[in-house]
Amino acid sequence: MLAKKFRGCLIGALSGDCFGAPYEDEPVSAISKTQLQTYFDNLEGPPFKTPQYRYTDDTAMTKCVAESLIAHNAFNAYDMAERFVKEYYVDPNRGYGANVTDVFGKLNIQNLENVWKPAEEQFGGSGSYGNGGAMRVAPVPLFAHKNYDLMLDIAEKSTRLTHTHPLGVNGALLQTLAIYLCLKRNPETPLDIAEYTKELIDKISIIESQSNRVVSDQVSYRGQLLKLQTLLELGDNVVPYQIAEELGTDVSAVFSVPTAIYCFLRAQNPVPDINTSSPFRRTIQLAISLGGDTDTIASMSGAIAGAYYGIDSISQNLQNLAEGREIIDSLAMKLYNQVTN
Ligand code: F2R
Ligand code: MG
Ligand code: MG
Ligand code: MG
Repeated sequence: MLAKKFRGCLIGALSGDCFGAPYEDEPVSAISKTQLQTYFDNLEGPPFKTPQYRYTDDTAMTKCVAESLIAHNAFNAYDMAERFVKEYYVDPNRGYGANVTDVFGKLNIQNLENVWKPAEEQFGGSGSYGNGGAMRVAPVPLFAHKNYDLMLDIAEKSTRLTHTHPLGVNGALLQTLAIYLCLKRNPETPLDIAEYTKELIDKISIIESQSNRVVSDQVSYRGQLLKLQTLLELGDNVVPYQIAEELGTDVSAVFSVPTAIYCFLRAQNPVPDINTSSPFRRTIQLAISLGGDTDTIASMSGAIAGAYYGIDSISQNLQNLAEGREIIDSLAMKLYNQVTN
């Protein structure tokens, strides 16, 4: 089952990215639920002649993280940074964040002299709080799930290569934890949503209370997860607009990672206007219906859902339409072989 979970996690991330990308930046009010239903019905339906859906920066960088961990069987900051830079310069038109490209530029010019410095210099020294660390972190819990402290350490360091703001780092840690908790749970028994959420809140609260990861008084991941709990309790009595309003759907990690987790948890049960028997599809369809940073929120929720349900939950037709499926699947299997041998 673990191999299926590894594959589900990375192919889930890829699928969310590829199928969410056409909707990126659409406001929630502009997304027709009927049209989105038809879009997914077509993707999952009988094969039709169409180009594959292109992946974006989310997958380009996830690929680098996985390849680097596999090559070194460890976290190697220099190697991972070099892969980010090479990937960007070979293929820059993948919809990268507006400012992260400055980090790649500096790393390139300085010949990776100090791999940590360019990220520390972002935004006048406060660092980026974008979701770019969280969106690419999925290979880390796969690689290091057997060693909790090492897993958090790699998640933090791999994020700090581009994002040093506490909200950027903690967002990647929360996404890591969400996947980690799914790897350990059996999808054949119903998920205890309350217990899962409580464990997530307990773990992120410990992280947020550590002095080097202080967050502002106004916004915290603990606070966002408490809102998520309230929204889950409301069940069907909550519309996409409210979810987007309360949890956020933008490129900042704090207003997107908890949203992705909400989609995974809400999609454990049927959702109005989403007609499918597949909880994986329900997860990413719900994520996209919220608008905003759709590729990234669908990718992060897809990684979590795939780590819980496994690869068999993602329909073959859907997989076949995602650019890079073979490469990503092979990276998932390499990670699996590495950690189980
Ligand atoms: N960039 C996009 N989408 C824009 C549209 C792309 C277009 N469709 C196309 O095809 O070209 N998506 C990708 O960016 C997000 C990940 O961004 P990342 O890696 O975190 O980048 P960055 O530049 O570090 O942060 C993103 C923005 O957040 C704001 N921000 C971050 N920290 C800040 C701070 N300390 N102070 C003020 N603002 C801060 C800035 O606006 C950054 O530009 C994903 O959605 C990925 O899909
Ligand atoms: Mg993207
Ligand atoms: Mg720039
Ligand atoms: Mg995005």
